[in-house]
Amino acid sequence: MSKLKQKLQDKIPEYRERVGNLIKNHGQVKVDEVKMFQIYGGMRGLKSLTTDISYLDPEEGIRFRGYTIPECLEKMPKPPGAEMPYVEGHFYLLLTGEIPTQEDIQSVVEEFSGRSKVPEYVFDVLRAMPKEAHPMSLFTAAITSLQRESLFVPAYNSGISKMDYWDPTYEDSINLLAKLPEIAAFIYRLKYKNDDQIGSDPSLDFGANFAHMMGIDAPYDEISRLYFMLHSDHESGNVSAHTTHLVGTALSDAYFSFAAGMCGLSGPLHGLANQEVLRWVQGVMEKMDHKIPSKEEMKKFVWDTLNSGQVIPGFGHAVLRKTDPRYAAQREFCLKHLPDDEIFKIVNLLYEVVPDILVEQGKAKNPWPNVDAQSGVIQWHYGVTQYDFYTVMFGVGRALGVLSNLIWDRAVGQSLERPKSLTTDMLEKIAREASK
Ligand code: HAX
Repeated sequence: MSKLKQKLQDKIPEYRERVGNLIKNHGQVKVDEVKMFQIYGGMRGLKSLTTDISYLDPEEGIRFRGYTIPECLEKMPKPPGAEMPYVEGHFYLLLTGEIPTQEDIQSVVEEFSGRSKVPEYVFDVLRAMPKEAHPMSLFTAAITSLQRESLFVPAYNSGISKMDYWDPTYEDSINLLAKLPEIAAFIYRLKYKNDDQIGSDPSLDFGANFAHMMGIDAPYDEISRLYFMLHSDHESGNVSAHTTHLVGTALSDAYFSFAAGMCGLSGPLHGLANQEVLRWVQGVMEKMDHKIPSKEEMKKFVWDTLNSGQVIPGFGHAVLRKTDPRYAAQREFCLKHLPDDEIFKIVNLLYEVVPDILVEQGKAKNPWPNVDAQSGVIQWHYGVTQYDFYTVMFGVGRALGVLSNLIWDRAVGQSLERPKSLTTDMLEKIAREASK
């Protein structure tokens, strides 16, 4: 058994006891109550999920297993000479809750590289897809085609005990995760580089191997590590995480569950917002004939978008009420490495003008930028100008968090998710009685 799996196995009994105690001895304790606006308003703020992988405080932003982004960047071991930590180490942290040693990381790097070979039939499926298919359509197709590799399915069919479900889910999750960088890079080069593929180099870490297969030189390896880590998790209520969890509770295997989550990530209000930001910025640049707009000109572009009934992509959030620390971490990278980049200047200008305008418009509860406002700038700067690919990279990162969550769901025996619906008549009756 690998060191990582052993560590997980050692931790499971204590968690099961804690969860068992909550259900058995405190099962009737009220945690929250549902209000009418939440039923119609996307269950915003309703405390009805649990995860230990990460926690999103509205004012502070994300903590991964209790650590802020700056703490993760500082504390986590890095490849020799690198600025950004290992992706494999971040996965270790998400899964176990502990900061890994170099030795711990090395064994995860080896575990991943030993499982990274993508079967040829996945490439055949991708090559058979229509040329104009969106990269996220290719990404989800690759994941579902891999589903035949699931070890959970035969284990379940052979009557494995519920207590052991986490084990083949762990195997499926690592097998899938290890292949995602190659699948993503393959999609990129298939769609935008005439299918001129660059083979995987299993001696490289997750981030560096992705950069190598994309065909982009340093510091793109650093960017890849940062990007995958920042996008890994945002507690379990966001669409991609919640969908992966929800589908997983039906005991769909990790491939089906994650593919479902990726379909959710493909929405413009969620992961697709990163491509929308670049599309919007490109529209501005075309209208300005590639001249950086003045503050007044930019304000007009923003108002025009709002007045036409569209949202400003990359701004606002369902939970956060301040600037997203994932935005801030990427902005810091830009200030250090690409301060004079044309698109960075435009995105900075947006940071200066959009919040005030959203406040003046008076609709958005959070006028501040989110992760997606900044991520495309860095990609564009290093040559990934095909912005409809950005969500695929988001998806590779998101896998680290949602698959960790799925393994823990199985370990603690999370139940089938099945909330109760009411009809409009019933809600109107409840409203009438409440106003008596
Ligand atoms: N531009 C214009 N209007 C906005 C807005 C924005 N950036 N953000 C919110 N609003 C509007 C909403 O559309 C809503 O309008 P209606 O009352 O007319 O429906 C109103 O303000 C209240 O919305 P809210 O409560 O502040 O925000 P929600 O929780 O409903 O939605 C969203 C959160 C992220 C979907 C929203 O802020 C948005 O659409 N932002 C732009 C898209 C985006 O950047 N998405 C990525 C978010 C981060 C993420 O998940 N990444 O994957």
